[in-house]
Amino acid sequence: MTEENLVLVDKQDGVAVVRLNRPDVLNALNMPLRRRVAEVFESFVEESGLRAVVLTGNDRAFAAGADIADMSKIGAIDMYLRHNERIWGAIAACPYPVIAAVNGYALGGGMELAMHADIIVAGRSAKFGQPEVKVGIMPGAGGTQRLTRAVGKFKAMKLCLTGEIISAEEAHAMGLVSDLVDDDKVLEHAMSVAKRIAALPPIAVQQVKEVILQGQDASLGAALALERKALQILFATTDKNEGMSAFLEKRSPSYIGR
Ligand code: CO8
Repeated sequence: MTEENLVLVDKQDGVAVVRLNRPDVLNALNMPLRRRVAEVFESFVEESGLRAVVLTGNDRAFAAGADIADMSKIGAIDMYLRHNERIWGAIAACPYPVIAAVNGYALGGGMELAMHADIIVAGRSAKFGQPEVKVGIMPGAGGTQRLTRAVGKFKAMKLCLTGEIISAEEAHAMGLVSDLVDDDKVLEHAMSVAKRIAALPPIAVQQVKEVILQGQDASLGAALALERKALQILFATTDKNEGMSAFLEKRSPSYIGR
């Protein structure tokens, strides 16, 4: 498989669908796949007309973790020099909402990748877990931190300390999964959420994402100030005038992203 084919990209109606494509190994995240995902996300930043991204895998796996074969022989310095934080920084920095559409396994680095998204849609048979401890390591791409912020200390501790694999239903109940749907409806549902977002005023959408992400690690006072400033800036947009006028005139708004 060429490096290009490791990730398949399809775009429709302002939504990019990014599909991880190493099906023989349950989308295990080797370095070429990680780099390719990052390149794809980097290419989105300057792309006009893009409004949302759906990140998905296949029926058996979103991604079953970092590629263990790729890691089994390397030492600490090689691991350091891989600088995964720089590679996946491109995903974390994606200005558009990212929706992970998860079927099958989302384990280890795969679950961490899903947690780079803003919304997680999962099929009822999906399985989540941070099993790194079982192979002598630990999460290293946000698993201890994004998970704790999402589900709280006691659920995160149990998942990371035991390495247990949980059902999509449990993940949904603990707040890790936004929407739980039938397996064959995962992509369709993720697309419908993405298209709904894509039809909204883009600057407002991007401000919501930025303020929620930046605000969660700030003090409440600083985060509320950030929220107020973002709201005030939106009052300078043409789309705010259009949205409110359309509401008052009982017609559909037409947004231009300005
Ligand atoms: N790495 C490499 N190959 C894998 C991985 C993986 N993580 N997961 C599955 N595969 C391969 C298998 O080796 C197998 O290949 P082959 O057919 O050549 O033998 C193929 O995928 C199919 O897998 P199985 O035959 O094992 O399928 P099963 O249905 O029996 O089992 C499981 C599915 C339960 C998902 C099982 O494959 C499994 O336990 N996989 C490993 C899960 C795991 O431990 N993941 C965590 C890895 S460590 C990690 O993610 C560290 C993150 C640190 C930060 C990195 C940033 C990205």
